Amino acid sequence: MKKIVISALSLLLLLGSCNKKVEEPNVLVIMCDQLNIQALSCYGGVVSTPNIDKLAAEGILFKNGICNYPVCSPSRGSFYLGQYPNEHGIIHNAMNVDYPSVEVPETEEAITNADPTFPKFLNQEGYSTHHYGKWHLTQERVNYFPDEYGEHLEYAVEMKEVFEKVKKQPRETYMNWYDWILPTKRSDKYEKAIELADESFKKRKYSEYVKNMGRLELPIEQNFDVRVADHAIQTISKSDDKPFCIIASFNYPHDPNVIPAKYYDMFDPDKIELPDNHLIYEEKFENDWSRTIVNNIGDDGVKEFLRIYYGSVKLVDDQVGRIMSALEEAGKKENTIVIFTADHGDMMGEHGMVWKSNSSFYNGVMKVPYIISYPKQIEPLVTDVPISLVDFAPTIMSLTNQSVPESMTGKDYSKWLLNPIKDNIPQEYVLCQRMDANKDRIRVKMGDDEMVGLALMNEEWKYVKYKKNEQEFLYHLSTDPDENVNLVNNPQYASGLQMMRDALKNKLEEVNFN
Ligand SMILES: [Ca+2]
Repeated sequence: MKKIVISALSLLLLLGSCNKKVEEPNVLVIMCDQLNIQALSCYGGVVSTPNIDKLAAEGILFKNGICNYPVCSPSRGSFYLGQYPNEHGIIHNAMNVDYPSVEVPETEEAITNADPTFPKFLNQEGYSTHHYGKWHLTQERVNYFPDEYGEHLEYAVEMKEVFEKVKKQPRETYMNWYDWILPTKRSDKYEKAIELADESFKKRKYSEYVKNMGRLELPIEQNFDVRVADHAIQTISKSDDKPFCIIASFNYPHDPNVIPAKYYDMFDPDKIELPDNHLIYEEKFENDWSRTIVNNIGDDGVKEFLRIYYGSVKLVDDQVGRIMSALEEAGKKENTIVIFTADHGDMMGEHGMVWKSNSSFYNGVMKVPYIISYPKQIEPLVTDVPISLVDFAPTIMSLTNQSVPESMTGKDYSKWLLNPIKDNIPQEYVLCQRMDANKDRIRVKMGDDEMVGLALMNEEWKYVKYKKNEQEFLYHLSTDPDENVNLVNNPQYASGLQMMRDALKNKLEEVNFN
């Protein structure tokens, strides 16, 4: 009897080793751009997002997930490399290749084939790796994404004829968003809101993207995010036994704030309520672009912005539903690790701001949706445990049965994901940075000299420090989740402040901050 058992076991082991690749989990990254968690119903937000909610109900939803830098390229660099912005040095937005209409220094450094990203490691391990949508990290196009689909590259080429035709129409009938020429209809109420804006505001470089918000007069099939989902679905549908890593990277709800009629008509701006703290401002951010926009477009303008924002979240939710259906139909849902997240958040009227264009570390810009689903191995859970985007790369290395490369300083959450007990929590605090970009956009290791601002957070506290200690903020998130009261000068909270200052010092050592 014993002998038979051993033989059966040997056979299983043998089969296991032959089919190793078949058993490796697939990886599906669904990335949004500039998504405030307060928009999503699974985070208690205002937009009903049944598809994202379903993913959350089947996986782990992190209520305290943050980005490590509330700007596109630095944040994405951390996500793919598992390094903090001060380590990888991409602290400007990479525009040279991804945005051909923008002039930037030729020296601009971003991701190259040499960079140790997690998709590169997965590719080396035999994964079929694909990137569709916004990458925003291109110095050279990497060879492990053989069928890359980029927003201002492949999509712009597909849309060339459409855009050229639209460009012949009167100037006020379209938005020119980095050479995407988008036919747009503004609402009467929004036209009036814009008329009231300062003339100096109307002339500013980026006001084009504010002035021309509205209904996008293009069929849904011509929408960039829909095409990103199309590519992901096709690749899932034709995938074989080889494990895949597919990144579907949407542009919404990032500007251009224009959406197809179906989504534009879903929300009535007159019924949209501004957040409770939309009139609570900090002096420090008063001249930031996010505040300037609100000061110029007024409440009616902000409500139109939110109507478009909510509609774009609905469009994203529909694409998530399409992609997840394809995964299910392919019979691969059980064995696929899915992460739904965003590169950073956005302001939806909190503290009198819209867009991420400000120097704050408010939850609106710093928090991101962070949902990980892996039905075969991970039990559903909603958690307060903090996590940040830099932690995903080491975690995915472990979950795909590889060792974590030394280059990755993010924390490996795999042990906790598989067994979410207190002893397995990898860190108490998460860190977000803002650093000073050098004009040539060369990647260098950074520290105090380049620091603009730092924010350290756990489920109870957030501590923010700006350069040369010029200003500090302390929020007790447990009692003030909307960050309305800065406690830094309140003697009752002196011990909390000292605790957070000390914790920040420790964290900076951990992340190789010079
Ligand atoms: Ca972004």
